Amino acid sequence: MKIIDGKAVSEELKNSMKQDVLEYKQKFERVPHLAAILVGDNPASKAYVSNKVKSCDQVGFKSSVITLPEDISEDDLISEIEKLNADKDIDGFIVQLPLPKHISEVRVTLAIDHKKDVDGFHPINFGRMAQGLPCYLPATPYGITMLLDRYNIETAGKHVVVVGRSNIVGTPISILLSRKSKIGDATVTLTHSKTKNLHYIVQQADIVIAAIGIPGFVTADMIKDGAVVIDVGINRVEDDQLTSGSKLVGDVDYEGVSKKSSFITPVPGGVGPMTVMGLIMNTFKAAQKTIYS
Ligand code: L34
Repeated sequence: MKIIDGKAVSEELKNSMKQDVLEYKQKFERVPHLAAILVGDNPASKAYVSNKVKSCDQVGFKSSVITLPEDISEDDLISEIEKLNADKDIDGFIVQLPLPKHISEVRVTLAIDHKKDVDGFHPINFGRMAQGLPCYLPATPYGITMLLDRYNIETAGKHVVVVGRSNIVGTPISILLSRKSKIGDATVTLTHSKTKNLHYIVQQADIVIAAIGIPGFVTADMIKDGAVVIDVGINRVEDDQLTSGSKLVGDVDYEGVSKKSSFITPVPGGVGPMTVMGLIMNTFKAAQKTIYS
């Protein structure tokens, strides 16, 4: 069993990007600039945004965090988004999810200028992704494809089973991996909470992508010997043994599954850091106007 070290891969990619950012800076006399809107004080969201800021610092990007109160109205949040859409110094920005219940994620996503949508969540980017056109890929699926590429994991002709159908992971990764492309050409089955015989279907997988948000959902009995297992889940669970009182676990029972898999991503240190990397890559593309002029 080999561990897919997302932390190490993201550090390698950031190190090699530093030089490109220096060249960009000399050529354009500015640096790429990412902004993040953070609504409320969800501790997990704060931690993820702080990892994004740290990564910007590491590669030499400028970053700005706009912190807004939990009880901000939807209209006021949209005004903040419009300011960022109009700000010429900002290449790309994100609105960290989840949002408070009273705010519509759909309305917020639609308000973001798709040319600055470095999360790749706007339907224009999603639609372009589905048709194989140049676009910002959603950060987590993008990060997963970078990991498969880096570890030379063949996807062509393989049976990929995705567990979970969210707009930001399950659905887009299933589209990406079934497309005709280098990391693609797979036969994909997208499973979810209403899927019948889910255990049996996952047992057929050469590659399992677990993104259902339930701690330890994928167990060893569901895994074919030698399968590749990508664990997208980040769940904080209580653990009395630890001084912090909690720990991070994925959607995969790592202990059991790692005994059967050929490759597996750990949590933390697997997909999470690569999600941040996907965002960094998209921001650099935005600054270089690679996708949209
Ligand atoms: N708009 N909302 C928007 N874009 C995103 O791309 C996200 N996501 C998801 C939640 N909401 C979002 C993230 O940023 C998940 N996510 C994310 C980002 C970073 C990490 C995990 C999830 C991460 O850095 N994980 C570390 C551990 C972090 C910790 O200790 O809490 C890891 O090693 O997995």
